[in-house]
Amino acid sequence: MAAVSALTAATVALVGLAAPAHAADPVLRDLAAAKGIYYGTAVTSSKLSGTYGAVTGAQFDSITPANEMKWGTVEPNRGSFNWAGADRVVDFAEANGQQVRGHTLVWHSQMPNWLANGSFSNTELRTIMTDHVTTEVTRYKGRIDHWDVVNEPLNEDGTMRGSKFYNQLGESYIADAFRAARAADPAAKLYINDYNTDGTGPKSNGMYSLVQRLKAQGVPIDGVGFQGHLILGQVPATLQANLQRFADLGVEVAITELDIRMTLPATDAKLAQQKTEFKAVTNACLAVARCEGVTVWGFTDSDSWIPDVFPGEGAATPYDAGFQPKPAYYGIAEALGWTGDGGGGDPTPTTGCAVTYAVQSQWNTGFTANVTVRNTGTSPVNGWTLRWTWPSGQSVTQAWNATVTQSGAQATAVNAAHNAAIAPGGSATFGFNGAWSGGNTAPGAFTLNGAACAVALS
Ligand code: G2I
Repeated sequence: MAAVSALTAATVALVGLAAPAHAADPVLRDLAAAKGIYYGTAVTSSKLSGTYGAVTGAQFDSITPANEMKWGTVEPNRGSFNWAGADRVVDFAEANGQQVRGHTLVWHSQMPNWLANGSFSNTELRTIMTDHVTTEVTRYKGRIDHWDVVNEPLNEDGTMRGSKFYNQLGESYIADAFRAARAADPAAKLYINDYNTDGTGPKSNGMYSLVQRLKAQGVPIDGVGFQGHLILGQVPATLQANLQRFADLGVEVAITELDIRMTLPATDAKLAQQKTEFKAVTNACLAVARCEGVTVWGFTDSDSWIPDVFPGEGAATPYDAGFQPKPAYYGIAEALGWTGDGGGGDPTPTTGCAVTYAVQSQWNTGFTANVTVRNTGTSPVNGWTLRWTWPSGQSVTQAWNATVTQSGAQATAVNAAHNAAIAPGGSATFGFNGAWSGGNTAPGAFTLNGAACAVALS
């Protein structure tokens, strides 16, 4: 075990060294603040150190504990509390000048077993619920900016979900939860939060009516959270109009759990589309005056719920699993007004490339190689030609995912139709079979559209 731990530590340290390579990258929290919104991320408290912690602190001005404030976590046994993870998140936020979205007080899921499986009279259940709200909100009084007081109260058709609370207490459980939260921390903004309410439709109509009813009863509700668990290619066209109609009811709105999942593998085309869609969602919030901010549900693909719940899908967040920004990150930055210059005033996008050349197999006269071209600049590559010179008389005999020709010692690879576009941060890969005799030394230099690339051999 000790050896495994040491290895893990070494890996983490290496990742930590790699991250500052993007020194000129935009800072989302600063861009968002200049536009009058916050940009947040859900976090896992146990990961808030190293590169994960550094990116969380540097890029976001709001954090949401993904699990640490849920009832099942904070009160696993009746009357015995575990605040360790929640405390860690709130402390981290304060150390980094961030707001906290408290998530979540009353929810049908992730309840402790004693509550989910216990039988209580209606009066008892109501008291258990309001006591829970009071205890948790009081503990963090003055330190939580927004609370998701009630989470996911609706069915897909817009009717009330038959949760333990609804089934026993009726709709009034919602009013009681909000009143208890307001009494415990009058300064916190109190939200109701749900998924699949992002565009107009039966479920968001149900939320709209519910909020109207709550407002009519004088229930202290400040905002509506739209989770934004979206699927690539299916961002609702009505998102902005939907946010606006809720704002017009007299509540704040926020995108609270944004991710945009895709069928794996992620290709450059999908990542480019995802960039457009993260940008569009951010723009929708910016276009609605009462939209307070956007929270992504995990900022890195290494900390996302999607692969566990949707096998074969993923890549749903703005950073890859190695903490490198994906095109989606630049899409968010662009929506927030970034012009590709890191805020320095020079609007010229940067260009750059890195090539990885790897011989996959080699036999007496031939070999197979894979080449990956990464766009390390800030502007998209639309069509590419990669050139290199063979050091020891090799030649290309057959290629895939690119057309490769050779003249003398110089090889020229031109993109295929499907990998012509390489978004910033994205890459294209092609392969070929080659012939060699005498030696098979790897090429030491490549140019992409005439500009020299960094080279990594593997
Ligand atoms: O399901 C996605 C989100 C939908 N809206 C409400 C959010 O609270 C919810 O978040 C997810 C977390 O991101 C997951 O991390 O809620 C899940 C539970 O419904 C969380 O998953 C749970 C796993 O189911 C547990 O097995 C695991 O022990 O995470 C726990 C902690 O890692």
